[in-house]
Amino acid sequence: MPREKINIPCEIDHLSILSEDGEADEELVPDLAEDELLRMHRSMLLTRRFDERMLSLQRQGQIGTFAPVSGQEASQIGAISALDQEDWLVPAFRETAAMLWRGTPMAGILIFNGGYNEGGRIPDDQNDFPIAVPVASQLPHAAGIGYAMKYLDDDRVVMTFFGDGATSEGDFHESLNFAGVFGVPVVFVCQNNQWAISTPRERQSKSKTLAQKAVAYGIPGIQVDGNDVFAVRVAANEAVERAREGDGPTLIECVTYRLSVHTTADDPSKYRSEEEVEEWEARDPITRFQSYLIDRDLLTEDDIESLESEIKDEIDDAWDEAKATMSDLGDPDDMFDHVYAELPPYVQQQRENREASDGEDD
Ligand SMILES: Cc1ncc(C[n+]2csc(CCOP(=O)(O)OP(=O)(O)O)c2C)c(N)n1
Ligand SMILES: [Mg+2]
Repeated sequence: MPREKINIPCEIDHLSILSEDGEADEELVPDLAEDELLRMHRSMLLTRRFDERMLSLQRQGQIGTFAPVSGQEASQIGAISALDQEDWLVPAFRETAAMLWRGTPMAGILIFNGGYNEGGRIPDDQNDFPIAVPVASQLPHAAGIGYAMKYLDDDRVVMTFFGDGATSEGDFHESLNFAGVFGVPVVFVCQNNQWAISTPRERQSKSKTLAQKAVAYGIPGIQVDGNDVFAVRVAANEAVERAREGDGPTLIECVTYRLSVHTTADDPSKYRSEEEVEEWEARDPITRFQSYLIDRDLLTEDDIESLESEIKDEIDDAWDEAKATMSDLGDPDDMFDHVYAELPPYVQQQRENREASDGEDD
């Protein structure tokens, strides 16, 4: 028997449209109406300011641990803006930009991060899944919803988000395999933000790109500049269209960077350099998009100033609403009530500590 080469199509596109100083390759810029461009910009800015406020609220002890999104706004807004409102969002735990785009109220996010599950309620007109903290556990859910859409002959598309670290989980491989075999309408958006807590991208996989993992599952994969909202949007448009036409799933790798802490319980100075962060700050997805809009007279410095103050008011209102709701909600000590008939000693201890701390953070 001869030894032959099997010709496996293995080229992966890398797409980049907007340069670091906001110059665009006009031939590749997606055809978007002015109000859509401004909505995308506003959402990115709102997300950044909301992230900063949540970080400061957490540092003051007003809300609990959360995972900041700063730096990844273009990856999320570029992708999610390609969906219709009826489509499905299946997030991980860092998808604040995508959630706000879909209509999730800021007050809800604050209440949820303040420790009240009630804040996590998905508004009725959103086909969104709740936050998934176990890494990659949301991917089989996305594949399953995709299968249901196909089975029901429903043309809605599913978009799911995850990180570079998630690509090392079995759930990622099982989901891509299933999605490929059954040709389900799922867009897999990998936000390669270079770090999985303290594990750098190069320790995550020997593969040159994460997008190429699509090749093994026989589905299209593309790598894009994830700090370039246009590149992400173009790749997402293509993937959504493919899914809606019945041509199955796509894997998109957005090359981006987590500018802030992994979560508020993390200290990144222990594992990465200030120079690295500064390099990525220079590629900030918001300033880049903003320069493009200013150059085309779609936005002025004055507009940005009023936008900043409008956003500040919106966040202030959301926090006032969240505080009022949280003070009306049940006693936080209720969390000890419904799991054990008799509390094990270590949980009893936590209950006592919690009661003793009452009033400390007012
Ligand atoms: C199954 C599982 N293992 C470990 C963890 C702890 N953990 C939380 S986030 C994280 C890293 C995830 O990295 P990545 O997928 O790159 O997403 P990112 O945090 O960078 O957005 C780990 C290991 C977890 N939540 N779930
Ligand atoms: Mg990561």
